[in-house]
Amino acid sequence: MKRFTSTCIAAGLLAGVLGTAQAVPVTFIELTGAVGGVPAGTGVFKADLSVAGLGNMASITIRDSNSGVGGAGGQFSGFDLDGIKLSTTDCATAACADAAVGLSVFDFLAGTIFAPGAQRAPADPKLFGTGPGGNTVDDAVARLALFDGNASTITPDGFISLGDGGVLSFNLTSLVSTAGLFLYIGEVGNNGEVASSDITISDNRVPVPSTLALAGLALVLLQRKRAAT
Ligand SMILES: [Ca+2]
Ligand SMILES: [Ca+2]
Ligand SMILES: [Ca+2]
Repeated sequence: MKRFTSTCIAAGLLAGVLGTAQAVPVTFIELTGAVGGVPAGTGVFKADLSVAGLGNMASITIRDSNSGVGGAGGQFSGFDLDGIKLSTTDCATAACADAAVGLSVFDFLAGTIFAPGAQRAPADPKLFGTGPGGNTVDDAVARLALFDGNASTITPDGFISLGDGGVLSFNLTSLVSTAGLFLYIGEVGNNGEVASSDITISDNRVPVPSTLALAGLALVLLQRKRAAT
């Protein structure tokens, strides 16, 4: 019984981490107008998730297009994410998306997994809006619940720069039906940096690095157990 239980736990953990992820790309359209702080200029993009072919989603992953063009270099390289929102309100303008009521399913403190992209020269110690190691979100700076980014290299505020090819995932706090749901993201400056063709939604949570390590350990233990019997 003990062996059965430990095997089940290991297998279950592996299935949860490595299992049947269904990730689908989504298509964005740019809304009219802009929002943001000073000097404003955050462009807002909308995706209709009800046509994405995924019933329920557990996570959203945003990837910088890695085109290496647009915007500024150094700590501001890549897509500058001002805010992200899920809402049942269908907006045509950036102002509407800014004002729309969003679902409370994001955890910007513990529910983000960030793999920073490359900086264009001259490089800074870390990308803007990231934590001390440069590989986490500093939401005290980014404030991803708000489209409030200052599109300035002198007084920047309110966003995180992903870097060229950077990847930022959001594990939602609960499964969310995509029926009638819209995803809004803001790009500070709206200056040619895009992620629109590289965003996926998934019915699996994105494993954090420590979870992957735990899954690897579970696999090793499972194999040893099998080898010993
Ligand atoms: Ca940028
Ligand atoms: Ca913000
Ligand atoms: Ca930008």
